[in-house]
This record gives sequence, structure tokens and C-alpha cells, in this order.
Amino acid sequence: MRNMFDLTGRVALVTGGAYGIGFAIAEALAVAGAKIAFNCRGQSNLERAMADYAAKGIEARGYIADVTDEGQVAELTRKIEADLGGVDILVNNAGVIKRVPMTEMSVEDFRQVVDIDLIGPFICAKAVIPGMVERGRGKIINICSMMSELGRETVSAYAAAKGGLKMLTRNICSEYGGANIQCNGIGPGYIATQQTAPLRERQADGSRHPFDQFIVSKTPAGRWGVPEDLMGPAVFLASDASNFVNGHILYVDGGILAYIGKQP
Ligand code: NAP
Ligand code: GCO
Repeated sequence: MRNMFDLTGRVALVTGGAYGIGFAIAEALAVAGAKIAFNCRGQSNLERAMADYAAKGIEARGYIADVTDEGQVAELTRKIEADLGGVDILVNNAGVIKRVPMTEMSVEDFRQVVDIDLIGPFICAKAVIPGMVERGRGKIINICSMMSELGRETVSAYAAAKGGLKMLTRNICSEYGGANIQCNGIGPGYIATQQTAPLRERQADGSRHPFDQFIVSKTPAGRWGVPEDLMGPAVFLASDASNFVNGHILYVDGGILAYIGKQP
């Protein structure tokens, strides 16, 4: 049997791939053979990321572009096409969270989260779909969340955006599945990255953050996830191994969504 996970020659764009989950996913796609492009918003992040990719022996191309700016994304995809070829795999990873009780949250802050976490993926997908249609194939992976399914205090904007991203995933599948484009989501559980660092901060007395303990008790695996946990699922959804998987959200959460919680 040929290696259905082989990505040799495919061009992958991982948004926000300078560090965190995006970096790990880009690394996995590179190991499977893909040519990697990523974007981020600042020059210093770009330089640090280029050094980190080089240290892993990966020849990634980094670009400065904000996913909320349609003009910058158009320019980004134009440059990638000139440098590497048309984008075969898009990973909509760039995202932010603001933890504020809903009644205290400004409309501007709510809008900014939705802008980056939901409208950004729309803009990036819109930019690459025509080329995918022309080439007769494409893979889009949207990085969703536990908050695509669940709510919790302080994350109204994030939950609204990630719930919307789940439905954007299903809609891209519905609209472009006939053009041999598979659009799926990955729903990571609680993953130890910069985004979740405040939830894991040690307390003044050296004990673990109560939220940290709460998450470990809510996760059947009994631990936080690490970015590397997302590598295999990303390669699967980027490769021919998933050619008949479409509109699906693959939760990679150590079992959180299956679990009612520890009995008292
Ligand atoms: P992270 O460490 O904070 O990284 C986020 C990345 O997104 C950064 O590279 C950041 O780059 C980029 N980014 C943010 N806004 C951007 C914009 N407007 N344009 C371009 N790039 C932008 O977060 P992470 O934990 O790796 O999360 C990555 C994705 O997974 C996010 O969508 C997040 O919501 C999702 N997720 C995370 C977890 C978790 O537990 N960590 C769980 C489920 C889902 P800059 O340097 O430009 O800010
Ligand atoms: C939070 C967290 C989460 C995770 C992740 C869960 O404050 O609850 O940041 O939202 O980052 O998205 O899947």
C-alpha cells in the first residue's frame, strides 16, 4: 500500500505558525513532506520562528500578514504561490482569546476576537479556495476548540467565534466538497501553550492554579495536552488518508467531551 500520509510536494500554509500549536502542526506537515509557509504579525516573531524552524531542519517560508486584513492575505497567498506554488493545505490556526465576564466585555473586544478567530479563517479560506478548485483538490483544517461545543465563564466571544468556525467548516465542506476540497476541524482540548499559560500559573504559595487542577480532573487522560498531540491528527486531515472525511471536527482532547467529570 502506498503511504497515504505522504505530503511530498504539497504546499501548506499554517496561519499563526510562528509558535505554539501552529508551529507543531507545521513541523508535522514538513516531516510528512510538505513545503511550509506560515504568517505572523511582527518582524521579531518572524525572525525567532525562522530560527526555530531552521533548528528543526525545516525550510519554512515566513511572511508578515494579519489574517483579518483581506488585502494582506491576498498578497500573502500571491507571494506563496510565487515562492512555493499554490496552497494545497490551509491550516487556519491563528487565534486569540480574551477572558472577560460577558457583561464587562466591550463590543470592540468581542468584535476583535470574532474578527481574528472567525472572520480570519473565512478570509484565508476564501483566498485559497479558487486555486484549490482549479487544481482539483484541497485540504482546509480549521483549529476549533472545546468552546466549539461547550461554554464557560468569561469566554463568550471566543466560544461564539469557535462555534461559528465549526459551522464555517461544515459550510465549506457543503459548498466545495464537490470540487474535491475537504474542510475539517481539529478541536484541541486544553493544550499547554502561551494562550493557556495564565490558567496554569503557580499560586503565590507554590501550589497549582485551581483551573489547572480543574482541567486535569476533567480530562480522562489526566493531563494537559501538548502541541505535539495535534501532529498526527493534522497530518491525517492534510493527507489523502482523509479524502472521504469532510465537515468533521476531530476533537483531540484526552477525552474531555466524553466525560461527565469525577464523581464526588
Ligand atoms: P498562541 O500560542 O497564542 O498562538 C497564537 C498564534 O496566532 C500566534 O502565532 C499569533 O501570532 C497568531 N495570531 C494571532 N492573531 C493573529 C492575526 N490577526 N494574524 C495572524 N496571526 C495571528 O495560541 P495556541 O495555543 O498555539 O493556539 C493556536 C490556535 O489553537 C488558536 O486558534 C487557539 O484558539 C486554538 N486553540 C488553542 C487551545 C489551547 O489550549 N492552547 C485549545 C483549543 C484551540 P502573533 O505573534 O502575531 O500574535
Ligand atoms: C479557556 C481556554 C480554552 C482553550 C481551548 C479549549 O480559557 O477556556 O483558553 O478556550 O484555549 O480553546 O479547547
